[in-house]
Amino acid sequence: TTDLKAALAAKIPGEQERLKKLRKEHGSKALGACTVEQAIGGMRGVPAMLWETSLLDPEEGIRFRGYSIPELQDKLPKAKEGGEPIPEGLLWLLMTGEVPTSEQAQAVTEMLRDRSKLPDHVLKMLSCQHPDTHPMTQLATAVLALQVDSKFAAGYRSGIHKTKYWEPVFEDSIDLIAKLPTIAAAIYRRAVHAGLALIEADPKLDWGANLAYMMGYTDEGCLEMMRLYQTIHTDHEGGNVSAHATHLASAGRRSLLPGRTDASSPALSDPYLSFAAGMTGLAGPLHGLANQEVLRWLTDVRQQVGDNVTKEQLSEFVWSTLKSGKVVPGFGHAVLRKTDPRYTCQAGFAQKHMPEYPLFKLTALLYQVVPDILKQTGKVKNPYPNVDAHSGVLLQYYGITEENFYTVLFGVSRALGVLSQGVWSRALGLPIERPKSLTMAAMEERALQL
Ligand code: NMX
Ligand code: MLT
Repeated sequence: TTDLKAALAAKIPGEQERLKKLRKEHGSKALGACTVEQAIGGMRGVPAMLWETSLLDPEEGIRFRGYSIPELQDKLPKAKEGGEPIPEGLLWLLMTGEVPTSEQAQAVTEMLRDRSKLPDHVLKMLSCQHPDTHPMTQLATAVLALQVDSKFAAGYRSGIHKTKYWEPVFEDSIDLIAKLPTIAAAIYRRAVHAGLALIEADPKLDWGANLAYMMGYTDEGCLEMMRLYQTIHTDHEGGNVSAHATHLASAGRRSLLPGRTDASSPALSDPYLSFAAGMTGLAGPLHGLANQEVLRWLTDVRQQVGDNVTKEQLSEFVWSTLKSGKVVPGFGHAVLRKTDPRYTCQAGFAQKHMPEYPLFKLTALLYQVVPDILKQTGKVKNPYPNVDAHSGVLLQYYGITEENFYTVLFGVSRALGVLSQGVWSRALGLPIERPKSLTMAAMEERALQL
């Protein structure tokens, strides 16, 4: 079939059985412990969440449904021979677990295109925003404004059976994914780029390329870059802030309070509400906003040291950043312990399309300088670059110079991962998330008993 919903529906009963069996046969086994250090230290490494769409290995990096990024670049359908994968193919893979054919990916492109138009009230709302409102705030606000059309919220109100939850969640997720490029382009054209007129989508283009096109970019290299960008930022297992926040808000088998039928209660929130929660998390400087911070930091380097910077000058700059109590943006990771394969993939794209670009050369030089310095601090667990260290270079090269918009592009892509998982969470009937918290006194007491 080329119908994504039908392909998904065919997979669900088998996966429900698998989860039932896992629970029945292994439900009482411990996956790991949680030490006092982990409870205080942001639950690092505590295996306490089910997430099907991707898995992160500290050394090897991300695998989407078992496939590494180079494997996806090889296997997923492309818009042009030898080009980059189209994100619609990855969406099929994330939802169904199967690599799609070109026809299946094409059917996703068409389904998204059909649903891409934004209601007028959302555009009006965006045009009323204070000119200094950060693009990420605008993104979250626009997503919330779309919630009035939530099919899940309406279904819940009308008393839909819980075994059917996944269906309106799927519909909402596809509607939202379809509209996100239009929202992002509207934010870019209206606010970031000083009130430029909006551009209608090109019906001949795929979802990722249309995002660049509606922003005002038509260069073939830029379209390819956007396809790749939108593919690699989709998912990074479930514990990162944007995924976890989306999951936390959406989780729930049933209403929290007896008799309560309001789907916007703190759990079982529909895809619009829960994705907005994810986006407000992505907007933080240690998470997705790091791509903006990297560009600002690189601009500072160039202003203070110039383009022909030496390794010694760079070292000095990095040390002064650290000594002033700031992080070096784009380096480090809570899980990864090697260079992020998303960084490597973007460096490969730059090597192919912009080998002489000064900002690319500066970024490559930083790769030689920063890890050694971060190692010398003795505390940074991963001194290597992450995804955000390289994305701004590619955007700048194609003329997308407004760094405060970069995290919006990350957010559009992240929808594909977190909303695909959201559909599965409802299909599998995962309950609300409610971990146990402890006071210091309670931790002290428990620790003394061990
Ligand atoms: N520059 C300076 N110090 C750092 C860095 C860095 N790039 N990375 C970690 N540290 C510090 C960290 O602040 C902490 O210091 P302290 O004990 O004084 O609080 C210490 O090293 C240990 O932290 P880690 O356990 O290595 O890292 P953690 O898991 O807490 O945090 C990040 C992970 C990603 C938040 C952290 O590495 C960071 O702040 N990096 C820079 C910001 C960034 O690039 N974020 C983007 C992450 C990817 N994404 O898109 O979300
Ligand atoms: C992400 O893509 O979400 C980031 O790399 C952060 C993370 O995985 O913790």
